[in-house]
Amino acid sequence: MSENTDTRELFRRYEGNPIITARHFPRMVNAVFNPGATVFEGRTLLLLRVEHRTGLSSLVVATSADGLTDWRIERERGLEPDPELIEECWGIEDPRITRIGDEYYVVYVGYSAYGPLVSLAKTRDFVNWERCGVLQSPEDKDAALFPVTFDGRWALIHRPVTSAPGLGAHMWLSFSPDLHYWGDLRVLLAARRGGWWDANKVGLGPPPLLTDRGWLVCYHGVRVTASGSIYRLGLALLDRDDPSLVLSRGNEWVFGPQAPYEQSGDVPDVVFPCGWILRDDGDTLHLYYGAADSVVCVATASLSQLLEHLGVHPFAHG
Ligand code: BMA
Repeated sequence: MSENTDTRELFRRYEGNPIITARHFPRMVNAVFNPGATVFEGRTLLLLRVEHRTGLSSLVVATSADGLTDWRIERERGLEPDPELIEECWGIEDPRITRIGDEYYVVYVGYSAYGPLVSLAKTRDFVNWERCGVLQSPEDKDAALFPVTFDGRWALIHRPVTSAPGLGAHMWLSFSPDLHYWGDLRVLLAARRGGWWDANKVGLGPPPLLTDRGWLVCYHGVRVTASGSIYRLGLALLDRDDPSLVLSRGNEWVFGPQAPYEQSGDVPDVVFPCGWILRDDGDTLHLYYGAADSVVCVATASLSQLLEHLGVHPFAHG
């Protein structure tokens, strides 16, 4: 097992956290968390999961000029669950945004009457949406598209759950010629076992980010303890041309719940990112995450430091 040579945290919390809370909304909502992120018309755009006081969630847009301050809730932009669709009758959650050309492809969890599933909708302006249907049947979550094709096929990372006890929940990769028919499934990153921080359950964080070393992946690992689950984040690197090849996977988590707003809330001890943005300097990375299923926060990292960290962790099965 490689030793971690880092002496400082790779992700630094913004001192203004939490950046968006339920108090930003004129009408009462329960919680705001797990935002997707992108740049739209020169502003940072977050697609927030807003949990209403019904318990069901919808997606609402907030924007900011600098990605840190002065968030503006844009009520006219966003996506509501379609009450006619049984695929999302209990709300829509955890959006992950991939920009492809002029369009934003949003992969989200539809909470269907048959369990959580993976759906896709696309938009150019976050006002008008085209629903593209269900990509993966229940139970499946934590999914995002790559922004490019591989040998003519789109690729999706997702996280199906088996009902067989004790076999864990792992990250899978599927391919499609048309974003409609999905197949050629394989396990991408398996949850480790035993005492590991990412034993038994892992899932994708933000969409994969292309770097000069390959696709950077941030994922959550769930540690079950006597007093509940702890959601922490780890990193992996996939081959640029064949994303089914895992080049590197960190052994240690790189970010976990430590601040009071991460340790207490509706679901304590959760950091759960669905979006990140690489800033114009090519190195500053803003990671947008839900804390304790209650509020929205941001942390900053240096991309070169993350890649350096992964360089000392060649991939090994846990
Ligand atoms: C996951 C998802 C997330 C949530 C997390 C912690 O399964 O449902 O939306 O943030 O659990 O509760």
